[in-house]
Amino acid sequence: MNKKDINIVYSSDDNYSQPLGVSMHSLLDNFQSDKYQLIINILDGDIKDENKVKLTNIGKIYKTKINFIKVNTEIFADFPQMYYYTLPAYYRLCIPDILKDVEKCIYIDCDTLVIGNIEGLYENSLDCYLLAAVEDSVAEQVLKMNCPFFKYIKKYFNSGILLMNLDKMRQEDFTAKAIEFVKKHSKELIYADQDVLNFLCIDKWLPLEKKWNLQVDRSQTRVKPDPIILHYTTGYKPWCRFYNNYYQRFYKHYLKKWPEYKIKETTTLIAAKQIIKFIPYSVPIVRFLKKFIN
Ligand SMILES: [Mn+2]
Repeated sequence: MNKKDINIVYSSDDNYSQPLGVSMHSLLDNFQSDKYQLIINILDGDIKDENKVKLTNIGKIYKTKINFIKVNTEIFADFPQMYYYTLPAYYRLCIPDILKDVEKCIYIDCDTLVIGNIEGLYENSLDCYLLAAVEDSVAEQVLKMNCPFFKYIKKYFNSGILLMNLDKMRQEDFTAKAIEFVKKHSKELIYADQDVLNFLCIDKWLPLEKKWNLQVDRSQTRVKPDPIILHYTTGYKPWCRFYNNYYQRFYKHYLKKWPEYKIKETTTLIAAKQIIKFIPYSVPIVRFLKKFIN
């Protein structure tokens, strides 16, 4: 029997090649299916050739096709970047236009680890929904922030893992609307692409079980039921020195598979800055204070 394709999409610049490779490795290592095969599409924001070779080699181990798709980065040049969000975060807004012949795909952030079979996520039926996602773990605090269009949003999802109904998104001209929205509201966005997606998908997204996107922070102990996708949100990442929590052991296992993997050194000042980011409201507060400093 011919296996059906599940299209996976990652988005990365060269700096994020290592976490991308680690996540990809975990995804492929834990995937098995009689019905499906994976195709990995990487939205490529100038990943260097040496890292492309490393990524392609991971695909070879698991006999999985890896496509690098060059992104027209000029579209995003003026898009706002805040904290740990970089421009590739916005590339996901263009997936419906990039994967023109694909009806449905799974988008995965690079700061993740897939420790179970992703098949079950793909099998969710999207019907009339634009996408499926997991409600953000700090949704309530986020929606209280001072952002003019948050008042229209009742439920706020995390955009790190998305099951996307690309057919439906194309019908609604989603990409063009999203890019226009960023340009118009660039000064108001707090969580980059995530705010845009939440606004454009009001009442049009399907909430998924938490196991498909467990937002892991440093204090976390084991969560039941066991998660399938771990998402290391906030600025303090598991490839930083001194990072530690229950789920770090899973990360280390796959990190070691990346040739010449690097641990990011952390100075006390950087560590302190990262801790500040855990405090709710820190983003608008810091932004507010900056106005007076500049
Ligand atoms: Mn993320």
